[in-house]
Amino acid sequence: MGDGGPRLSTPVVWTDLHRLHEPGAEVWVGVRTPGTEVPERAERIRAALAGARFVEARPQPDEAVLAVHDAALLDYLASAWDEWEAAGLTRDPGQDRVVPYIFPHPSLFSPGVSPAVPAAASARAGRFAFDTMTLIGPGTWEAARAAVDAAVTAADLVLAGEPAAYACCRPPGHHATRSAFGGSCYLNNAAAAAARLLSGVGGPVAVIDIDAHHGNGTQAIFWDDPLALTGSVHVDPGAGWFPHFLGFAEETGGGANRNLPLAPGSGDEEWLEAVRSLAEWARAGGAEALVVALGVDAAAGDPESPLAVTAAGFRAAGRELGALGLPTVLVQEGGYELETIGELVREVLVGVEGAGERRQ
Ligand code: SP5
Ligand code: ZN
Repeated sequence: MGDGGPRLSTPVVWTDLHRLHEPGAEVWVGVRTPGTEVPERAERIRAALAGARFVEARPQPDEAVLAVHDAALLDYLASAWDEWEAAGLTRDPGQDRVVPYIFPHPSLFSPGVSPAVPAAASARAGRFAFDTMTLIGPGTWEAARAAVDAAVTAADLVLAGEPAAYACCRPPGHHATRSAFGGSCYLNNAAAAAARLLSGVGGPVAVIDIDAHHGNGTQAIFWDDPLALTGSVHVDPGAGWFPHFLGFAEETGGGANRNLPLAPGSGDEEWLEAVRSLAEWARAGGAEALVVALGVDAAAGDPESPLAVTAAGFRAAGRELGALGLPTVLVQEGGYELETIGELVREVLVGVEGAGERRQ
């Protein structure tokens, strides 16, 4: 793009490995619909940030992932595609991605009875997936693992003294829980970054999620951790929006979780008030570092959400978050309007940097 505007000083952590993940489709209400979480998303962001300092994601040990996920989920994701193919499912019935069909619904199980890990590859998917929209293909695992590497590399950059670092993570992560994947997410990149910050700074770490959808995975992963303050502003699931079952204001954990659901149609005013409120809450909680789960799907033109935030709104959100003056890791989440995704990410980063300059 290079449409003028200030030159970014925030490092951008990048990996080409994201391209290996091509979900290709989403199975929604049983119908195979075009995928929304496409490789082009990250490429558009990269183009909009051209001129910034790009840093290659550094491979991280498995411990970085195991800090926020069960080994069983990792083992499953690492082998799911090969097992699907080996089971012949690509030929009969002819399904070229891993798609679940049976789920261990809680009411199947009497007290003391827990779900088996199914022997059949066709059934195993439902043991770990919570929706039918998050498909696995040949390169999904490599890309998801590299996205964690990117987020944790960004955390290391701020622990080494950068005021802020942005990780261009794809696939996104905030819907993934300790042991389940869904919502286009496989591994929780933002949670892994927060875990690295928690071990680096000692004090509380805040995760503020401004993606249009509730950060249910991050909420669940840190539910019992009073040192991880998880806050999310998102479109009200009670008004009919993903993830539907949770993301309500009543979910407060021990006080270290905060959800601010907004009515469909909410724009800059309501959204920024919520962002400001979450920032103030993180400050009051004594946060010593910040992770921003940076989805830009609250944008007015985004096809996946009914919120109506403008480019100026995203810049203002960056300013609010940057004004906390904390070491800040920004982790890419959603955002599905290809024409604007890069510009909107850039607006947030410019806002964060502007706040820093005013502080000096
Ligand atoms: C990371 C992120 O933003 N995940 C959001 C996933 C929400 N997807 C829910 C989609 C609901 C059905 N939409 C119809 C589109 C069919 N292709
Ligand atoms: Zn989203």
